[in-house]
Amino acid sequence: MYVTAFSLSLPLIVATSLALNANVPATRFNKYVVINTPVTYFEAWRGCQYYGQQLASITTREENEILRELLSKPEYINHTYWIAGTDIGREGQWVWITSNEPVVLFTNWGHVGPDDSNIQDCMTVGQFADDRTLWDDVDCEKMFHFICERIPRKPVSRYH
Ligand SMILES: [Ca+2]
Ligand SMILES: [Ca+2]
Repeated sequence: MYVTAFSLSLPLIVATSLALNANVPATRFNKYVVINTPVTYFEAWRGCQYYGQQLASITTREENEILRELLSKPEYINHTYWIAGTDIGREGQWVWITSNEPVVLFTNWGHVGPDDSNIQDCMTVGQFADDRTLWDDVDCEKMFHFICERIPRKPVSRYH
């Protein structure tokens, strides 16, 4: 049962409440939020939800450039981060777990591609020193920091 697999205790997350305030609209400067707590992929998935956000997906070149800027900050250069891609449902069929959309429009796999070495079904960034935005598939139970993203909000009418 999927549901019981997710009844994990929430990860202990240390982050500023300002950075994670779900009511702040998304801009290119706050779209992605790095959480510096090592957790499993599914704890990361839950952790972002806890803050009213979602595990980050990278679906355009522009988003990838925002990610690149973020990962180039000195405090983030030495870590690997979970993002929302997974092929746990069906080997080789990568989807963004947050939208269930296939990972096809934009892909950014690292030099070896998704190799599924010893069963690797969850996506990370930060593993490749020459380009830290490149993706790698890794074991979902490993512990990494993670990146959340603000859920895009529908525009609110100015006229009430
Ligand atoms: Ca896999
Ligand atoms: Ca791999």
